[in-house]
Amino acid sequence: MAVTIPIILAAFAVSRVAGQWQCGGTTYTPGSTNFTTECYQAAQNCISQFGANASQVYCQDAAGNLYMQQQASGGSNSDYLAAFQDILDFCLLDGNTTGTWSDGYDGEWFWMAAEPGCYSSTGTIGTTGPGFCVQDRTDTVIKGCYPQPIAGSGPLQVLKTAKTANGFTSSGRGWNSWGIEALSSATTVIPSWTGMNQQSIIAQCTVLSQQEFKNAGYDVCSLDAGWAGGDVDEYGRIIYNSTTFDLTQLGQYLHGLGLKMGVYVIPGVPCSAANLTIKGTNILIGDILNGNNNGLGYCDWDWSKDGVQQWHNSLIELWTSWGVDMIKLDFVTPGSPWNGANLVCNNSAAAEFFHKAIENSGHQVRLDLSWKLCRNETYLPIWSSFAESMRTDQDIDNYGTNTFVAWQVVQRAIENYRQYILLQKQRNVPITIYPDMDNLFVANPENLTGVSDTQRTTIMNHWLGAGANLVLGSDLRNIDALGTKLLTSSQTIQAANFFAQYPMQPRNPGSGNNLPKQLQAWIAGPSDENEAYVLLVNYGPDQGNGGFGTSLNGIQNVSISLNDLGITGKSWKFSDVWRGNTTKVSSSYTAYLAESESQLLHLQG
Ligand SMILES: *[C@@H]1O[C@H](CO)[C@@H](O)[C@H](O)[C@H]1NC(C)=O
Ligand SMILES: *[C@@H]1O[C@H](CO)[C@@H](O)[C@H](O)[C@H]1NC(C)=O
Ligand SMILES: *[C@@H]1O[C@H](CO)[C@@H](O)[C@H](O)[C@H]1NC(C)=O
Ligand SMILES: *[C@@H]1O[C@H](CO)[C@@H](O)[C@H](O)[C@H]1NC(C)=O
Ligand SMILES: *[C@@H]1O[C@H](CO)[C@@H](O)[C@H](O)[C@H]1NC(C)=O
Ligand SMILES: *[C@@H]1O[C@H](CO)[C@@H](O)[C@H](O)[C@H]1NC(C)=O
Ligand SMILES: *[C@@H]1O[C@H](CO)[C@@H](O)[C@H](O)[C@H]1NC(C)=O
Ligand SMILES: *[C@@H]1O[C@H](CO)[C@@H](O)[C@H](O)[C@H]1NC(C)=O
Ligand SMILES: *[C@@H]1O[C@H](CO)[C@@H](O)[C@H](O)[C@H]1NC(C)=O
Ligand SMILES: CC(=O)N[C@H]1CO[C@H](CO)[C@@H](O)[C@@H]1O
Repeated sequence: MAVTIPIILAAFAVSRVAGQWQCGGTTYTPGSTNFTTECYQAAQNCISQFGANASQVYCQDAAGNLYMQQQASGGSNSDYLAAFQDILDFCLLDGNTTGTWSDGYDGEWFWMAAEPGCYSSTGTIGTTGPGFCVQDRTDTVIKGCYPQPIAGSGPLQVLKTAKTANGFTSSGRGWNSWGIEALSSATTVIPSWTGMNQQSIIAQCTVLSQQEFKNAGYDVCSLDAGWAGGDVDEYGRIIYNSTTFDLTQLGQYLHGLGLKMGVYVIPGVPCSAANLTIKGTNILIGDILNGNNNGLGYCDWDWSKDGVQQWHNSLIELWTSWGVDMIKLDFVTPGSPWNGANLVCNNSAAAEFFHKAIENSGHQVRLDLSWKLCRNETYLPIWSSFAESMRTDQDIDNYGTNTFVAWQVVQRAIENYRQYILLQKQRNVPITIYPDMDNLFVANPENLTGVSDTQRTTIMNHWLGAGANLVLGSDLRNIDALGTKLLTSSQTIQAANFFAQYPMQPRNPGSGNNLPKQLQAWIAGPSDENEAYVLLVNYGPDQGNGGFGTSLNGIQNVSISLNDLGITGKSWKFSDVWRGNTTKVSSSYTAYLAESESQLLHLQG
């Protein structure tokens, strides 16, 4: 169906496109007048005509009150519905008399203009805009969502993780397709987005069935955007694109190898399902929507209506019958800034409806929420009670290139984790959700990963230390020796299991403070068994988003005292996790670290 294209656009929109309506004409105070039924019906009539004929350029009413125009691109006007709805909702019914719409990407363009004859006190349509709040597409800092944690030092408050909403005791481990999909033209890997199909997924995920990966618990094979296209079944449930996938078969294949299957979805329902009836009910999908078409081909639920939960239940029933074990729920708000879509300001209910549906299914399914979710005191508790993991930053991909990641963005991801974990700490309750720092890119050599071997090690140390999802985005067919070691060694497994219970928190060298620093120390634990991990890092000069803002060049002395770490009172055995050597420490320890180098230490007291 025609809704595939918007979804693909959305995926790429993440980095650069901000499709948007733009209002103009004359202005009036919303609510001071009404829109006439005649003009409203004329608009609906023209929308139908444009929908039926992509070549039609103009449309107007007989009275000469309402004018509309569309410009298709390459014969396609696929955005027409979202575009005209946006212009109506956000311009013509919201204080302006004209509006244009373009997503800045596919060349399609739309225009509407209302003459004074459309506005009158005898009109029946109110002019106060849509009945829901839509998040500004270019809003990178959603109001109040990313508060700075309280600065401080003081005694160490050990952080501990408890069981997640759906009953998990560690973060997800496996592989996800987006890293490869986001490469600009990956001729040497699977060929980028267009290569997303059953065979390419099997080629990657079969690697996870090798013993060393199994032993380390990497079992999820997760399909990102693109597996579903936009098709729905007779009950309006999201199904796979049968040209490229057969998820029943894939599920069987993966489960046969002892692996699990993950899929990607966004809140809402494909708009094309409006006339279908929800399984086991006589409720029409179109009757329980809230009127917002998010521009990605999905319409938003009215969460208060009967039927919404039943739809989610039926969806999970279908997906688990294929063998789905993990769901990445993207475009969740508040959050998902710079999103290229008309996201309603609060679709957090999606997390709850998916969670309930998972619970009702009786299956153990992981729910991962994405992206850069609002992490203030209103929303951290919500995510924590419905999902296994939540994204803490925007996409980490090195968009527009043929490498996976850049150091600058890694610095940003780490700074976001620092803020996230300190906000969790302030809540002073057991943490029931794992951070998702986005795909882990350490498996491949520098020429594909995009960062040096030193940096790959530092990335691994941070993803481990955060207890973050260890979901690889790499090309699993080209793992080098360092990749294998970082991902599958016994030290990795031991550390990952520890951090899954005790996530790390910052304690600055020299002060024990938690502020961002180029020379940073982190501690996880100590556990009741007097086990802990310490990570010492020199991030190198701040490349813009590191949060610390300094530029010390070259090798640095990173000196940490037990007092800084908050673990005085006994001496500790410090073992370098990757080198294996050990030192007994009773007051302080110094590491000499090059730019972007880190040292992961296992402590026993
Ligand atoms: C579609 O619109 C074009 C341009 O107005 C017109 O030439 C064509 O006849 C229309 N096609 C149909 C099937 O109405
Ligand atoms: C708009 O229409 C409603 C319902 O007919 C009416 O109650 C209201 O007074 C009108 N508003 C204006 C500003 O004319
Ligand atoms: C959290 O952010 C949301 C969305 O901007 C806002 O509505 C809410 O008031 C904020 N809560 C707090 C405690 O700041
Ligand atoms: C299914 O995938 C094929 C091949 O990539 C694509 O051409 C087609 O548009 C997709 N169909 C849907 C409904 O997304
Ligand atoms: C639903 O049915 C109505 C009436 O037949 C039709 O106008 C509309 O286009 C249909 N909507 C969808 C999404 O198929
Ligand atoms: C956001 O939606 C959730 C779920 O419906 C609701 O519990 C919460 O109160 C809403 N938050 C705000 C700030 O409106
Ligand atoms: C990347 O580097 C590896 C060795 O580190 C080498 O085997 C491979 O051919 C290189 N690939 C490219 C595309 O240069
Ligand atoms: C490392 O730096 C600290 C703080 O500047 C200093 O006290 C310590 O002597 C240095 N250690 C070494 C071995 O240079
Ligand atoms: C391990 O050996 C290196 C190189 O000699 C040294 O710099 C480091 O401090 C040692 N680490 C531990 C934990 O003993
Ligand atoms: C809702 C909206 O976009 N309103 C706009 C109407 O037009 C004026 C002037 O062009 C803008 O300032 C408003 O933002």
